[in-house]
Amino acid sequence: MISREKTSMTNPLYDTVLGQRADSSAPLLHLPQGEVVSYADMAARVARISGYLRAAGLEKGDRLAMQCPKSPAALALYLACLHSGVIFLPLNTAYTPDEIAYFVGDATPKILVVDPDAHEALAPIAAKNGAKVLTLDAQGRGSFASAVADAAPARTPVTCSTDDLACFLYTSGTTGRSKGAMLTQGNLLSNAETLTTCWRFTDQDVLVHALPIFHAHGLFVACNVLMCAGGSMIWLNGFSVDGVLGALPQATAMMGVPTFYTRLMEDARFTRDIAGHMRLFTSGSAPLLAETHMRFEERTGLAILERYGMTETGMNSSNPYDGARRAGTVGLPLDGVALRVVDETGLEVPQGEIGMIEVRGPNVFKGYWQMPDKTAQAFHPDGFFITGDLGVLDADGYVTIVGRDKDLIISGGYNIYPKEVELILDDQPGVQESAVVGAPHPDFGEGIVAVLVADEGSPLDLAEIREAVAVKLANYKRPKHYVVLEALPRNTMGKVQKNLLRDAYADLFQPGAQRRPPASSVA
Ligand code: MCA
Ligand code: AMP
Repeated sequence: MISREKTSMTNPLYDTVLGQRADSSAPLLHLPQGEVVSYADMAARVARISGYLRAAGLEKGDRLAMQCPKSPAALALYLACLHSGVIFLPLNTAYTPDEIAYFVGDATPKILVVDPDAHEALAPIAAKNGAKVLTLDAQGRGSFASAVADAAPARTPVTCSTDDLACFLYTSGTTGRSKGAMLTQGNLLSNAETLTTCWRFTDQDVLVHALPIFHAHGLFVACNVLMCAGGSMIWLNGFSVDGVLGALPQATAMMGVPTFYTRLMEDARFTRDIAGHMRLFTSGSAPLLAETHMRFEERTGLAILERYGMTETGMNSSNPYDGARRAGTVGLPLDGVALRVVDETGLEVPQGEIGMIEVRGPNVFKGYWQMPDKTAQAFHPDGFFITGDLGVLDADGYVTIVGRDKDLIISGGYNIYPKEVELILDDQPGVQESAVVGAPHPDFGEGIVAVLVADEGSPLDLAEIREAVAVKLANYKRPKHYVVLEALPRNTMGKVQKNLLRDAYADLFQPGAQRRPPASSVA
């Protein structure tokens, strides 16, 4: 990290991640075709985009939403938003137009940048909300690129404070309605600096970047940290075993979700010879099974460093760089992050007992966009954020996540709130009610199972239901398996007993498992 007084910076986050190296010829991105994008190249692109945004009338605090394939141009757009004080809203490329309509309606961006293939479907949504729509493809081409090419560069970043908003990331909720988590420059900056130090990133590091850049993991944890350190990234368009195996010999570090590691270990080419020189593999976004951690260590001689975070908080805890990386734990609270485990009354539970994990620190978001009630419910009066994760602290302060107090499925590192899927299933013809649960999945960690109850005398057309769901929901949220039951199991209070459903389908996705329906039919 180049150390400079933050007070002398006009735009602390932008200056830290890029501005301070705006003239540097050091590599930032190594692209698959061998091309290199230097820090100076990136700063020049950013200045041009920032010039365009200002000429288009975007001011500090306005929003820009992006649903584009991963590319250096998409990264430049994020950095240009920081540079111009515009709030950046990245959207998962798997979201359907239905889903995008909600985000655009809620965040009211002035500009929506989309994949050219999605232009036709998304243009009416943009128009309805008064947003200008522009296109950007994986090669950095499209109407956005053309508009920017004509713009005069803006070299000076817009003055921002650490309290100014930098990004919105949408996170679903138990009611099925997504909430825009408002992240400030200070939230992102504190996390980037803390992780750079804690994980010892320097300008000598070369990170294998195979994550998407529309979530906190790939954008803030990976990109911000590497740029904060002055290192470079081998920029893969997405995760593939071949892509990662090709990149590892030139790399020093990789960040991934557990699925990356289980897929790598399924390949015989992933050996100590190809991975043993790496100084760091980190895992997060979903639980890394202790067994995966141990198998990885046997295979490579290296212990994966597991950490724990959330969209609303960035990273909260990490196993140590030096010292024991304990399998099955998410390590120790990060510097500057206060983490406690409490009971229902808000009192800390004795060490070793299970309770709700709560966190407070400069990493914790400002609140949910235009949802003051939801924001108030998410915090204690003393400022601690209620994560919804259940955990336990051991005698050395290591945190283990043992469950969730929120009805959430995590599949391949993506979150799915069952309520959102159930609302759509309940709307389908012939469906009386539904329950959606996660079952252990060898590839994705959890796989989605939809349990349906049909209206009396109305046989369900599952093919039709699958099609309808595909129109409404991003691919990773779609059930991988459907079951039709006569009735959902309920307790005496009438509440659906999802635990019984989880037990019933626990081995559904296991290799060689007998698919055993507890009732009428399975598809
Ligand atoms: C793809 N599919 C999935 C998923 N991804 N199904 C369930 N869960 C998924 N995550 C489905 C597709 O719909 C498709 O189904 C089939 O799998 C193959 O799709 P494909 O696109 O080829 O999949 P892939 O490219 O192999 O993707 C799998 C992946 C990807 C590499 C694991 O999902 C991924 O990059 N995940 C990373 C998520 C991430 O970055 N999370 C960070 C969130 P069909 O064949 O039926 O059409 S940030 C966060 O959580 C916090 C802050 C934190 O702590 O980090
Ligand atoms: P998101 O809001 O999409 O960022 O997802 C955050 C949630 O992912 C957390 O509240 C946890 O439930 C889960 N999570 C993130 N990292 C880990 C981890 N290392 N182990 C277990 N769960 C994790």
